[in-house]
Amino acid sequence: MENIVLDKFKAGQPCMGTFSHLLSAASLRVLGQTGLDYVILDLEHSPIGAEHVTELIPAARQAGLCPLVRVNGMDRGQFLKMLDAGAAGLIVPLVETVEQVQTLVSYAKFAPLGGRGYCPTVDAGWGFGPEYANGMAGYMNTANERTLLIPQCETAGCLEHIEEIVAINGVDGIFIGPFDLSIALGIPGQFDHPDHIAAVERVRKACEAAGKLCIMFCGDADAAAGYFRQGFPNVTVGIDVLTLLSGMKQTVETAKRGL
Ligand code: 3PY
Ligand code: MG
Repeated sequence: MENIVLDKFKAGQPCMGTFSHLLSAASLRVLGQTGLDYVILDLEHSPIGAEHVTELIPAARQAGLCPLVRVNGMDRGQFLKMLDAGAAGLIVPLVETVEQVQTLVSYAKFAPLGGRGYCPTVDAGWGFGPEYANGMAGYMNTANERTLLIPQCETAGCLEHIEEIVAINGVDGIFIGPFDLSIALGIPGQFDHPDHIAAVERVRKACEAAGKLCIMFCGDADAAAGYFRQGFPNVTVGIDVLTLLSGMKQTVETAKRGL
């Protein structure tokens, strides 16, 4: 189970990805040429649906991008579908409590860690992939180790309990959603506000102390460079649709200087 997000984290190497909203295998092939490590197929905030993800995951892999999926809720059925389709990890928005995260572990991880339901699927060659070298139990262990469960920290509840949440066995890391987190803090969009800076650093440190991955989201390259400097091992920068928009907008504005 290839997972460069996990491998780079374990090797202490920085890792970078972006969100995809474009619902397009062609755009994933383009992103594969940019040096990004992974793409997050976003079921929460884009027209991408579960039925599209089954086609977009192999397209991402072919493009050399590790496919993570942001699910759009805490629904067991959707968790299984995304993992069975070969998602390298699930990012889960709007979690609030320790109990919720324990339930997420029960959906996303096989026994003895959790209670993920089993079926031979494309994620390991329908039972014929190398993950089955040591039988079904071997596959289940491999899937538990190499398929990431990453709750988002973007609510007051999650922030309050972040040290406990990140320490849960079966949680592989935390993804910080700065937009919703800033809303939860009562300072929407004020990423330079001391309360936001303190919250983000608290999550980063909690992850570091637990030996877990911490992914920071931001909108542009300068912010991404800043978060790498701050010590984040992994940064998700931008959304493909916005990168297309800003790139072409800048091109049009520059070209118009000749008119
Ligand atoms: C947020 O900033 O709230 C996110 O969820 C990032 O997509
Ligand atoms: Mg959010």
